[in-house]
Amino acid sequence: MDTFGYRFSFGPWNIHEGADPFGPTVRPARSFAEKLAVYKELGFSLVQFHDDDAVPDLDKLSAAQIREAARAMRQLLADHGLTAEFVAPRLWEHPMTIDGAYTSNDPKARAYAIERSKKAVDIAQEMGTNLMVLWLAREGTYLREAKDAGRAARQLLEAINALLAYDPKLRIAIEPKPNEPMDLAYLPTMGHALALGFQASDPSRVGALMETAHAILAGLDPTDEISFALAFGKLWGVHLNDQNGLKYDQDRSFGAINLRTAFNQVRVLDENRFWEIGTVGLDVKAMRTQPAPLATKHLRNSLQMFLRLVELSRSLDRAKVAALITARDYEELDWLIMSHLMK
Ligand code: XLS
Ligand code: MG
Repeated sequence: MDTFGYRFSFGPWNIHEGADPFGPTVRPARSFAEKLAVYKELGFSLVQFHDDDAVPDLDKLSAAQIREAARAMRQLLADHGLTAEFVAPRLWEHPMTIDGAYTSNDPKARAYAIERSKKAVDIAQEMGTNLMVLWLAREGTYLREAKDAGRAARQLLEAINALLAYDPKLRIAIEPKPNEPMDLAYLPTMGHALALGFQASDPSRVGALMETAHAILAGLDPTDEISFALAFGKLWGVHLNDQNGLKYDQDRSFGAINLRTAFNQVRVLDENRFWEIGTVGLDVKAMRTQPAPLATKHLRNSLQMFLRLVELSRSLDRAKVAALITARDYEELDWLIMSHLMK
């Protein structure tokens, strides 16, 4: 399979049991080893990790035990011909993070969040990646009066600076999302993520990761969010998926809802030679209705969709596009793009 130099990743949570807030699991759990077996088969070579995907129950382990377990995981990956793309601290499940992590009103909870993140850095080091993704699930509010958004912004900056100081090689990619689980999150868009990063003690080590569904949930165009970050050399990862409007976070297969938006994301990534910059991450989930043995097709579909759209982007008649732009004939350009997508 020609991947045009692109490398692909997904996280173990992308093969899941189908539970949702209103119903239990509908598919048996696959062991981590079973999941690893699927990667190569489907054309993926990198694994996205939460800290406890790599080292389960890390809160109960010593620093040395954590490092040892992370080294074992790295070996397991190597045995499957895989590497880790990034490690993300999971700061949203522990009782200490009920009211936020870095921005909790409780100083003990904030200290826990920083300590936990440092453990995630240790894990990343042992797994051979210097990339940390920060999806700040519980940094935000359900109630405006309960927190101070200005103070929260400074606390987020302090947390990022603490991690940059902890490991001089660490690179942090902030993954903005406007809501869910919070009503209103503190870093809802690419603009917020980059503004914070530019204030950091070493701005060159803070970038961003764009997830399609998150941009759509913010009412923004994913392609423009990608382009904004690329313009400043700050797009260090993507989580391509799809989302049917302003609803719960759907993590639908890439391109399954809005083909044109998917095309434009791929077009802009490809025009900017993203294969030389980062990994094409897919953050997609199989529908709850999908029978267990068939619950990896969303990954296959998303990867194939990406490659098909690279072909379509490259075969677009650029001279014609340029001429139509010059003539300001955007109706004809509209038709050219739609015809191209219907080929
Ligand atoms: C959730 C996020 C999550 C991150 C990694 O909405 O997309 O899966 O990508 O923590
Ligand atoms: Mg994501």
